Amino acid sequence: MIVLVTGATSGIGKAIAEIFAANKYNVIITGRRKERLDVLAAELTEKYSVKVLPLCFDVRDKQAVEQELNAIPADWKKINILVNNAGLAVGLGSIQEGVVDDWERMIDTNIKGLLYVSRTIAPLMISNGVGHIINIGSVAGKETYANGNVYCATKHAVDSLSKAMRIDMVQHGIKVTAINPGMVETEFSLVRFKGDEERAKKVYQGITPLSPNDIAETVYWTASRPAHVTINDIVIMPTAQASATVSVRK
Ligand code: NDP
Ligand code: 8X3
Repeated sequence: MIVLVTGATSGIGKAIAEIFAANKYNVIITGRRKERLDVLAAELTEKYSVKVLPLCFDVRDKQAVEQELNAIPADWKKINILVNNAGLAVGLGSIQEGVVDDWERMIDTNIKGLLYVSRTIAPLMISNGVGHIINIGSVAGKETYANGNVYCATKHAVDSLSKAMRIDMVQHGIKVTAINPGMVETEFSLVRFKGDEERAKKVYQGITPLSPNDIAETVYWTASRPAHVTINDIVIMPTAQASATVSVRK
């Protein structure tokens, strides 16, 4: 069995790669930080005796996505599961004061990147006659919060694309699942606040957030249902977070 996880150099994607490796999947891991990919590949190979193929590319680069994924060896092309995880928020501010470059990074990564990867892998799954696409959305794709405008819009797009993919793929027996987490402690807030560690830490203060492994376990559970069962959509939250905007801090 083979799983492809985008954005496996950190956080949720790294935990997903590890749980599949622990369950004896061979794993294709992607991201832009080559060193981290190489370290993770060595760790997973050593710990779980599985094969790992690290691919370093930016999901925003359409040509690189196509080139890297089309060039994988034939025996790696029998991909059973694609986890579209690579994504980010950049900035938190009003529309009227928004930073257009930040908007473009989010739109290009979270929407266009997911589409480029899916456009390349879905035909392989169809020709293999089997497959499962798991998109990492967000509570931000179910609700909209103050100053979250463009990030929320990109995750609403992931919500919509997951539904659309499910309709287009059903005739080919390909499953499509969307997992929509609330707060997960990863490098997410550090990236959102452009390296401001103090501000990033505050996001998780006084609350027990989800861990990357909580999401990985959920992803693996959806991937390990029987062939006739598809989990369409999951919203998973920390117990202390009721919605995108309501949480209890101690
Ligand atoms: P991290 O910042 O820890 O990880 C993000 C991953 O995405 C990294 O591996 C990064 O790899 C990769 N990535 C980002 N941009 C690109 C790019 N242009 N090309 C290739 N890879 C890229 O954050 P999380 O683990 O939290 O985020 C994973 C997903 O989960 C995202 O889609 C996020 O929106 C979603 N999510 C996160 C939540 C949270 O609270 N943390 C809640 C709900 C959803 P590299 O930098 O090496 O390229
Ligand atoms: C990340 C969770 O609430 O910061 O998608 O948007 S949130």
